[in-house]
Amino acid sequence: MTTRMKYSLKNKWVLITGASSGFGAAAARAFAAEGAKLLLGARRIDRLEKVAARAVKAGAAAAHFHELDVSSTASVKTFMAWVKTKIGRRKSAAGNLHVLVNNAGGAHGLDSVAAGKDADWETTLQTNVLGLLRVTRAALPLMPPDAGASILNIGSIAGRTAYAGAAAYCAAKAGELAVTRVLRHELLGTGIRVGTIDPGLAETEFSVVRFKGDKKKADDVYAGMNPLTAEDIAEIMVWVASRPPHVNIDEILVKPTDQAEMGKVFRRPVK
Ligand code: NDP
Ligand code: 8X3
Repeated sequence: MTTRMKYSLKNKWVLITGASSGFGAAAARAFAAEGAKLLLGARRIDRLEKVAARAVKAGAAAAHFHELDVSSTASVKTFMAWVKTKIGRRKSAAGNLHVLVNNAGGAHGLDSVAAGKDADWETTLQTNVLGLLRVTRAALPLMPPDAGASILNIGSIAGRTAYAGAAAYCAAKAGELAVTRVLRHELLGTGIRVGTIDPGLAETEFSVVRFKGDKKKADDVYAGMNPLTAEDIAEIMVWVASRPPHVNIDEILVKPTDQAEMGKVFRRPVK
């Protein structure tokens, strides 16, 4: 029988990749406020340390962090071995990892295909697609069946449309969407939920990374409009993961009110 009880995140282990900034750091705070236990990964350990400390203040039952480079299989293996030491094992042999947030990623460069750079393409596809696959493969054996566990993948409006200069990023996020849909099939009957949250323009470090540290170019992306914030997306993550276990939120497309489509953005005059 279906019971309509909200899924409590209190004392549940939540693993967040890319937790050192933007959506990932905000997700750490939002899951912390639900009393969850956090496992945070990214490459910048100094940032993770601060995010973990803030999460404890926000109410996390625990907040641990470890270096993680999702573009390296060896790094993912080391990270997951560390995760196992934290979460312990259930009698059923499955682990106690209740929420996996595959958030690590981003775009690199805004060159046309004709001017594209191998390094940008490779990093974009390595992190957003292969990283998600690697982390999910390693995490699945640690997730309990029929207990309301969730995998939340962070996609993008870019995976559903096209814009000039974003070939690798659009391909990567279209890949993320495809992987999410495949997982939905593969996990059918396990009780493990999976879905994608696909934001439009959100002001984080995303554009600073895309433009390789050029803050002016990054700021121009959001000039005169009200972009989404990292907190908006974190709030959605918590809402998705806390639905009753029989509810799977498959796909969410969320845009700023000022953005009707990719490249169709309402901007007020900037003084
Ligand atoms: P940020 O640049 O603020 O955060 C990106 C995070 O990903 C950082 O914590 C970074 O950590 C981590 N990361 C990047 N590469 C790796 C790697 N190889 N291994 C581990 N962690 C990595 O941007 P956002 O918060 O905006 O981005 C989060 C996700 O949201 C990304 O997947 C992005 O594509 C997506 N997105 C963003 C949108 C936006 O407009 N901001 C809109 C739609 C989707 P570190 O550098 O320390 O490793
Ligand atoms: C990030 C949003 O519009 O820069 O995924 O592609 S956008």
